[in-house]
Amino acid sequence: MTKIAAIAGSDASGGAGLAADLKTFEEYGLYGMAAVTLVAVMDPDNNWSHAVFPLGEDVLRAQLETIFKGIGPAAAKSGMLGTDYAVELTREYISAYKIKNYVLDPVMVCKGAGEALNLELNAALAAKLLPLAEIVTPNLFEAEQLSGMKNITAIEGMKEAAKIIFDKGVRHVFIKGGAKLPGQDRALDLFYDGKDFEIIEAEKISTSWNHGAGCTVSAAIAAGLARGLSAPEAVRLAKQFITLSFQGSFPLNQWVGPGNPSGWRRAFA
Ligand code: PXL
Repeated sequence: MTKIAAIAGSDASGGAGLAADLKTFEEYGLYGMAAVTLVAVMDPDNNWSHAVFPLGEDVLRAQLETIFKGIGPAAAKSGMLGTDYAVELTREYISAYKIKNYVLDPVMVCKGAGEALNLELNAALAAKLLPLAEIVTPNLFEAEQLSGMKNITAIEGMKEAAKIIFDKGVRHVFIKGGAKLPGQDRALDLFYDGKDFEIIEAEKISTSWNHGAGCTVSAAIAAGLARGLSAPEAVRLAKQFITLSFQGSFPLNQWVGPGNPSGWRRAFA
């Protein structure tokens, strides 16, 4: 059994973070493990506003010891880290255990969180983790933060950002334009390997129930790498995976709804 790890937050609503990661790993036929960085909760009495409760440094280190020293995953992804020590511990364990198949999802704020953007933490994340990552998976907002560019609204801007981010030491860049690029009738993402660009496109699925989409995509990419796919093969398959997941998305309540990572089971049943 091939093993894979997520270093991520727990979303109590179950749609994002390590819940999405573990469901996705399962769909790829992998044995998933998780080191929890923080717990994210949402307030039903206050418009579903988010709060995060970071776990202590000692608790996170103990989980990383369990996973990396005690077991040894073939691949790993990191999601919402939330604290400077979570960034540093991720750097320490990914480099000490030489995890080549490491996917960095540079989660900076979660949708609807209204959470203050922590510029210092994002700078540390970029400096310490980009040089270790096989693939980084920013959305448009995160690509702006990582590249220092403003207002990326078209493929040209995504290409420019991908080059800037690539020069920070990551081996491949995957920018998720998704359904967010204005004026496009397909969902477009951009993959860059330092030489060539590839636009990865799929049917645009109009749903507001897309909670956990970014987490699911980066988990699927890491899972593909763990299964032995190359970086471009892993992102292409992840795009199919998230599209099928969106086809089965559903509301949890008036505020939020996730995709369904088991979507591709039904597609091929
Ligand atoms: O979708 C980003 C995200 C990542 N990780 C956790 C989250 C969220 C958004 O809610 O809760 C734990």
